[in-house]
Amino acid sequence: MHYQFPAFEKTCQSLLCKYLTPEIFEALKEKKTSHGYTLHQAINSGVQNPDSSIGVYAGDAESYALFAPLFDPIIQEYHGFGVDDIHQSNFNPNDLHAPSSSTMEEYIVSTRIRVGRNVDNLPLGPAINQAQRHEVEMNVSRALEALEGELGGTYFPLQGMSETDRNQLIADHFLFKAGDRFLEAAGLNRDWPQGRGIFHNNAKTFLVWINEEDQLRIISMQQGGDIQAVFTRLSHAVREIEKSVGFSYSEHLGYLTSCPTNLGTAMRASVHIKLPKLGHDMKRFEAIASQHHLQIRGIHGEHSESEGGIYDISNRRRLGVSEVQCVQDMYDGVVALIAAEQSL
Ligand code: ADP
Ligand code: CIR
Repeated sequence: MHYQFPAFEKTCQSLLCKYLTPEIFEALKEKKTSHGYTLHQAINSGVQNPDSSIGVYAGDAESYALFAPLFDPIIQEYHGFGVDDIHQSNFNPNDLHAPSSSTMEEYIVSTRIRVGRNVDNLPLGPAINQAQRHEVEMNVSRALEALEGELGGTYFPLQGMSETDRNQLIADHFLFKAGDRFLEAAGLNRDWPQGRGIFHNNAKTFLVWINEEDQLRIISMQQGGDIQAVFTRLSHAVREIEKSVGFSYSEHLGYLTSCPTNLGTAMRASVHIKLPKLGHDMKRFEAIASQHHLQIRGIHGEHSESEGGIYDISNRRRLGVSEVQCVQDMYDGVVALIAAEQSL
C-alpha cells in the first residue's frame, strides 16, 4: 500500500507528531509484522485524532520491536524508561503503605484500580481477527466464571444486553463506553459489539472487561477511600486468573498492551476525589499532580470533564515501576492534594 508522511498541523501536541520524522516514516512504512500489522495502522489513531496525547497503538508484541524507532522514544518520554531498562514487578499488598483515615474518607468518593492484560500468543486488539476475539471471550469468560468466593460472578456479553442496562452500567462507572474515536481509528472497535462484555461479582467490586482496548481489563473498585483493600483484592484476583490464562509478558516491557502508556504494570490506580477549591487553581493542582507523577481526568473516564469539583486522580507511570509503586504514587499524591485543598 502506498501512503505518505502525514501532514500534522503545527499545533499538534501528540508524541506521534513529536517523534514521527520523515526518516523514521520512510524506514518503517513498508514493514509488516507476522500478523500483518503496519505502520499505517499503528499511527492511524493519532493521524485521525490530532488532539491525541500519544497517537499510536501496537497490533502485537512484534510491533514494539519492528516499529521501535517510533515506539521507543514515545515509551522513553511517557514512562521515563530507556531501551536498556528492565521492568520490575511487585504486586504484594504487604509492601504498600496506604492506610485509610477519616480525612481521606471525607474527600475520596470512590477508589478503582485496574490492570490491562492480553492473552499470550495472540495479536493485540488492533490486529486481532474475529475468530481470535471470540476465542479470547470464550476462554476468559469460562475462566472467570470458575472463580469462587468474593471473586465469583457472571459474564454479561454486550451483544444481547439491553440499552437500558448498558447505559446504567456506564453511568455507574462500571462499563466502558461505545464509539471511542481513538479506539475506532486504531481498529479496536471492529465487529462491535461481538466478543465484548463485562464480568462482575454481585457487589460489583471485582469486574473484568473483555475485548475493549485490551483483551482483559481486571478491575477492583469500591465506594470510599480504602486503597489498601482495593489493591489487596486486585492482587488476589490477578493471581487467581493467572492460574488459568497465560498473559503476554516481556522481560523488557512487562505486560504488553495495545497502548504504550499501559506497558509494564498496565495499572491505573485512581480515586474520584472532591477538590473543588484546587479546581479553581489549576496551576497549583497540576504542579502537585506532576510532582507526584499523577494524571488528572474527568469523572467519566479519559477525555471527559470534571463535575461538581470531583476529579479522577491516578498514577501516570506504569512501566519501570512496580504495581506497589504505582499505587504508592497515587496514595502519596492524594495525601498532598488533600493537604493543599485544606489550606485553601
Ligand atoms: P481506564 O481506567 O481503563 O483507563 P477510563 O479512564 O475510561 O478507563 O475509566 C473507565 C471508567 O472507570 C469510567 O467510567 C470512569 O469514570 C471509571 N472510574 C475510574 N476511576 C474511578 C474511581 N476511582 N471510582 C469510580 N469510577 C472510576
Ligand atoms: C491518545 O493518544 O490520546 C489516546 N490514544 C489515549 C492515550 C493513552 N491515555 C493516556 O495516556 N491518558
